Amino acid sequence: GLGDGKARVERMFGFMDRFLKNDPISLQKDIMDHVEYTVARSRFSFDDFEAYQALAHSVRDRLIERWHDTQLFFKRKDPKRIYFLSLEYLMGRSLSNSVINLGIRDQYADALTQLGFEYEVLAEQEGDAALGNGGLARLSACQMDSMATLDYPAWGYGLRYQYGLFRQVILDGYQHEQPDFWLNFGNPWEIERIHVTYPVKFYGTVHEEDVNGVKTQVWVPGETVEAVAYDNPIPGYGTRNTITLRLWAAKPSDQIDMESYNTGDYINAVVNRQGAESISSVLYPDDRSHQGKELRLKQQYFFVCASLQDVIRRFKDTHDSFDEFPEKIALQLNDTHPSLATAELMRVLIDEENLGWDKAWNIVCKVFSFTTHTVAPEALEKVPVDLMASLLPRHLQIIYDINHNFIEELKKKVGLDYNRLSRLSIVEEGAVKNIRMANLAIVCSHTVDGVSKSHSELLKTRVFKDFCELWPQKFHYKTNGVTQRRWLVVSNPSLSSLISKWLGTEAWIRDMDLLAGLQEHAANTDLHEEWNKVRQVNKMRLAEYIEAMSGVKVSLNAMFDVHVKRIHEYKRQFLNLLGIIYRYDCIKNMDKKDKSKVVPRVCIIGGKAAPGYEIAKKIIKLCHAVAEKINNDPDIGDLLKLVFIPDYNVSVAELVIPGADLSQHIRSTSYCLCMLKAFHLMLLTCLNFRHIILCEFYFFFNLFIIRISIYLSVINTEIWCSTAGHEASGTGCMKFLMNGCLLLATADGSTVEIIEEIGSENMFLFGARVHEVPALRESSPLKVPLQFARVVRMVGDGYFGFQDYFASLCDKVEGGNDFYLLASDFESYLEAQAAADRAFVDQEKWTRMSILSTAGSGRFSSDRTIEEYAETTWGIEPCRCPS
Ligand code: 475
Repeated sequence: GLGDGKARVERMFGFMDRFLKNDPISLQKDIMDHVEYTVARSRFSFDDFEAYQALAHSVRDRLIERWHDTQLFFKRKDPKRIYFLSLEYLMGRSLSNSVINLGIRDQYADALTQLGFEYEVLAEQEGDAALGNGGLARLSACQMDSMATLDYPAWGYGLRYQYGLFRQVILDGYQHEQPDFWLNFGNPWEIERIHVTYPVKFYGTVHEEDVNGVKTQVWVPGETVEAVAYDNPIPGYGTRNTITLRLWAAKPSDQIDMESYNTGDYINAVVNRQGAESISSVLYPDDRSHQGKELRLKQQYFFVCASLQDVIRRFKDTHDSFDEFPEKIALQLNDTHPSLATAELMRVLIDEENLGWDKAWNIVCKVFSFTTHTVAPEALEKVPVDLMASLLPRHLQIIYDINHNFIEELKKKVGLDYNRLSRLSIVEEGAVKNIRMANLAIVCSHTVDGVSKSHSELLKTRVFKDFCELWPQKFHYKTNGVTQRRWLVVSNPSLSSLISKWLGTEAWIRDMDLLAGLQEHAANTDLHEEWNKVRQVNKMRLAEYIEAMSGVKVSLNAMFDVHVKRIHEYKRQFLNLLGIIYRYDCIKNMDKKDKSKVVPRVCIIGGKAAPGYEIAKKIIKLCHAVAEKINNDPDIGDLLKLVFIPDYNVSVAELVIPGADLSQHIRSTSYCLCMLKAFHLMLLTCLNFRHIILCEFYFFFNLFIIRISIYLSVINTEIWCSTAGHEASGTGCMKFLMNGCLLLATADGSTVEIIEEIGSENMFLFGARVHEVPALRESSPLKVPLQFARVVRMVGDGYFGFQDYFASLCDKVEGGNDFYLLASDFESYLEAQAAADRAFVDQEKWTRMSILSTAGSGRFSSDRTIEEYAETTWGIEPCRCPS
């Protein structure tokens, strides 16, 4: 009864001062308790991994205390909340990030030393949480850190994949994919909430019913799966606030299907139910293409449906009507992957809460905002209507209704311009009918954000041109950022201390703009000396790792030139390799005197290729083949080394980035112009032809022809506008910049803004500027430089072996097929590389550039990005839990 409860609460007050203490003795006791009672090892016999587990559990306890307080505080204050929906989070390791954000790293290090352990060694035991592919997923992780640090009442929602991104194993230079068994050794950073579960339904049919004289659509689903919550506390830095990343796992539903059990096949009935778990079993490893797979759509709906049930339940705890819903809730769509949330919220409000279409639509339009990370219109996500009809029949109806209303409104506004209407439509007509998920997200959101200034231009002129013309006030951008807690304080502690020393404060860890204070010391020789010492130690750490991974010994005097990111043709790792081959060829043909002038280089490449992406896999193999040749050539010695770092992930990045002198961000800034011209001619011909056909067969093939004409005009705009950059933003460059690594880059995405901050004189730029591309289009046909043809032929003629295997790779850049402009950029790329060599010889200049890079990186903190989102898109305010 109530009395019991009250009495219990009274008793709990007696425990008020039981908060965990952080002095070394208390920490040691906690760690040893966890060794014995959680890990269940004897205190006389446990290894480093078990010590890590105990350590992690003791940190977890401290996280939970703050997390409880924060959640209770949010509940009491009931501020407007932001719900961040993302199918991917690349969290990496949690231990170091947590102890630093909790402000107890040194205490733990001391406690462990006294126990006879080394903090760093234990931290190395942790595996990565790799529930994401690349840029988009790491951005979500950085933004969670910023939301916690800035005290925003935020929740992240996602999927708890049983297997994260595949492990990359290299055998004979070829990439092989292996499953990532990341949960096999337990995960101390999550809290399983067996009572926080929601049913998620799929398939079935919809029929119309008459309910009290109102025609109502009733969905009778065919399958129910249970979503179970796993909470990952995310601590802020310099605050007690600890927010929640709630990830859903799929479990068979408890609702017993008596029928299948009664047929006598008990074993099969159980086994079939277990299939439900496959929904959250594996992350799709493709970061660009969408294949319209049923399982992928199931994942999307599963996580969106469970998240919205959770959001609505929390809202209803303190509200009786939905009137206040938009004042209390902001829902952020991280790319199109969660965009079914729009239709799902409509469904819940109409079918379950009986709000009626208009009220529901009014709410939906006010709560959603959408960020797109894409530049290529052809990469936008589409879902075949047939698939949607079978998996989510009621949602398809709702999407059709949303589209119908939208198109009717549109007709009033723009008239019967069918080309335009068909481009804007959520439903794509064609041989296969598709739902355009981006169009759905845009129509239902009050704000659409790009991820950099130049990306936003691209959205306006190309990707979402029609929508921008229709709703110019909807489109904005927030330049991406990364968290300095992970990318400086955790990964580069010595540089962080140095920065704090010279700024005289640690406040930059919460306010990155303060880094600008380093500018005034950029010429100070004492700083130069300390700066270089720190950088040298980081290089040593990286060199040791390289030797352990690949057996290659590298010289610390060499320039460490790093190119790490997902392998993609547009990211042009192939251009880098051709440049390396060119360098090799030059050194090989030099006499002794000239060799002494060569700036020694260690070229480091790392990244995963999507399992089905053949060309990307060939680039990895080529890297190994070239490395084999160069690294074993006695003529070359330490002048040039090439290493491939396998299984690039967040924790490898933490090691590699601080040790880099130079980093490459050399994606192509424009499509191949020759091809553009050819296509245009072809299209003109087609379009003329279209008009003739139109006249002749109009009465017979009316519909058919209209469809074809729509197709052609769609292709037409896409090709004509495809002239500028491929990288929406790029965030890797920001991490290198903060760490004082110089950038060799093309001017697109976020590099455009980095130039604004640090000046082009402090980086090595090459290639066409985005705004120069239209002028370039008019210039004479592209020429292929002789050196380029030569190095490509070296690959094609089998100089590095595997002649047949590399043939298709060479085809990609030879004979007018050079889609990503490797040939036309080659000379300016080599010039930029030569400029880097010259600068490296001038140590004083190099160090100044390095300091100015860090000093100018303040703008690229995700704190700035998140503040912009909070103020202009989400309309939320900080809600700081008292300490
Ligand atoms: C951009 N991933 C970067 C970064 O905004 C940008 C797509 C489909 C399925 C799974 N993953 C994806 C991406 O699209 C992605 O990572 N995009 C990247 O987002 C953050 O900095 O330019 O390419």
